[in-house]
Amino acid sequence: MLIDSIHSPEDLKKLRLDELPIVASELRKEIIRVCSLGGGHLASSLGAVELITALHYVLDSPRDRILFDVGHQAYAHKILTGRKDQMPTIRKEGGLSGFTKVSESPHDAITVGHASTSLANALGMAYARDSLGQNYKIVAMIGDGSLTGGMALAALNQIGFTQKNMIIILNDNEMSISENVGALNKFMRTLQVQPWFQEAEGASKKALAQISRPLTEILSRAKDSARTFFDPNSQNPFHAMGVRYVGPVDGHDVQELTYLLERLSNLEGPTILHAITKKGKGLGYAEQNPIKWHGPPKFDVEKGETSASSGYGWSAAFGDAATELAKEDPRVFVITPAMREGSGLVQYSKVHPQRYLDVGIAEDVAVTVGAGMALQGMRPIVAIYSTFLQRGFDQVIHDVAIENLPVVFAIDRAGMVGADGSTHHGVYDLSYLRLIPNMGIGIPKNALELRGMLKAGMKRGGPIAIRYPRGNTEKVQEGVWPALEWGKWERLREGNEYVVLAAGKTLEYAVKALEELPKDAKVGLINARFLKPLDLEMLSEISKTTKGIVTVEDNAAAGGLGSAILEALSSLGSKVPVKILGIPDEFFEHAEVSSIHARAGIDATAIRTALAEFGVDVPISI
Ligand code: HTL
Ligand code: MG
Repeated sequence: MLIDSIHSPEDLKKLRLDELPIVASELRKEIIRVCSLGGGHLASSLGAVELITALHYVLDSPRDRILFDVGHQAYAHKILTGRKDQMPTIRKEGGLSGFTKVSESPHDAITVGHASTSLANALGMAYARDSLGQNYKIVAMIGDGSLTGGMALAALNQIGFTQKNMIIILNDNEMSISENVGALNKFMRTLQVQPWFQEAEGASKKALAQISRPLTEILSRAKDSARTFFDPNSQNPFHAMGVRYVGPVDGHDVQELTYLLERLSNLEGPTILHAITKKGKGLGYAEQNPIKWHGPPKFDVEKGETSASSGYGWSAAFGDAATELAKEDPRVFVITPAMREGSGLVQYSKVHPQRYLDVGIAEDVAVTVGAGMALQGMRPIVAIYSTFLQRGFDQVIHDVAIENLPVVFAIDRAGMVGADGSTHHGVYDLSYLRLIPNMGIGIPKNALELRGMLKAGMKRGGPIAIRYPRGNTEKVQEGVWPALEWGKWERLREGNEYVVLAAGKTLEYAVKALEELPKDAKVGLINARFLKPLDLEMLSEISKTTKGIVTVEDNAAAGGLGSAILEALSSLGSKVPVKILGIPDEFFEHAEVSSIHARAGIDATAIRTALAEFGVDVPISI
């Protein structure tokens, strides 16, 4: 294989132009092989193979900076930059990251995982380059989905204004994880059906032979952009923002892309190259169902079958509950920032299409749209991953909480998420939500409790957050809604000499840790399922007689459950010693969740160790 001899972009440049399609097809095979072994972002990476090959053929990385938005489409980039042999380790403990990561390779220009950051980073780099009097090229590649994010649009606004030299490659496959949304996306579709585009597409192969002519044409069109800057009649929003627009071009014609990039990279000012690609390109079943193959687990390449996921997921538990709630209550409306599948909303979106909204990759917008709905009498549920709600923090305070609006936050993937790594772990939400007045926070132990909390939260009013982890729970029958009082804990094991307080995922660990304790051991276990408000009645009762409390949470120890308990005990004037088991003050890379929990010291072994330190006679090993 040609790619066996490519250990850096320098090696790629030694190949002839007509060998690049072969490289692309080999890269594809390798990406399919690697993803089939251990899962990964297959369809996105397959779609970007030619763009990445052309970029590395033309540019001089790492001197020139190539920025990948999200970084999930960059597998070909990893292979071409000397990481081919490590690819089977991707997303595994100690292995390559599934995204680009500055500390992993000098060729990875940014550390990323969340969408829409590439353009602002590129602008910052352009300022750094120009301030330091340096001269290199900056190329940001962004998907059509990621361009729906406010960060990307606001950066574009600034890039067009400041006219910094850079190329933006819009890798447009008409898909986010699900179908892409938004007016820009709609506009980009209209470009492809314009007669001049279709003609140009047909002519482009012929024109390649005499590249200078059509390129001059393209550029003269582009030059118009300078004139149409601020022209209210401009049809092209990129032109209107001051960014030279070239395209749409075929994002799978690696030779044409090479020609274009060579010429565009020497232009003054910002240029956007709009490349049309196919998500899942080259793998029939992935092309046909890019949603399923966006990020599959390991699979059988021949059969196109993933290893069947078993069990009932937390996401499904939420989706089912929301579907039922919306049937009962016409005010219920579910909002997702581009995570229909991941948040368990496929069924909901079909049953209640009129009360379902995908706002694109715009978490800030999702939160504030919820606020607007609540102000006008609706009962919105913002279904959002813990890690992505970080993007909506100010909106939760400013737009929702100050006026105590009844917005429910259904927070999925709370806690460690595993293979996606440090950018995606949802281990801060308890801390950043607990500090917000009016907020209610629940941590259910199973689907039944999730339903109880949804109902109790709706009844309570005001903003509430219900957080649950990645993984499975027990299925609940339709129509079952347990009564639950918001703010009341549950005692699961009697005993008050020492008491363990845990909730959600860590409650499972606590149950396990206490399983083999002698019956007469006076160690109690509390399901501390409400973090806000705490069950102060129960806590104060416990504090009167207990000799020590252990708190366990899959959240940063700073500011989470343990902190809340300490604060409450301090207000009660209690001097009960507390051992806080939570995520320590460091970032954890990708690995199995259980492995991270062990290293972070929040699993069953850690709980036993803490009890043993208190003097409880308990075997440490599980
Ligand atoms: N919200 C934010 C802020 N960041 C991320 N990464 C997500 C949600 C989740 N997410 C992805 S990949 C992706 C989303 C929504 C779709 C991106 O679409 P795009 O790329 O068109 O940019 P494509 O897949 O090639 O079509 C991940 O978490 C990996
Ligand atoms: Mg896309």
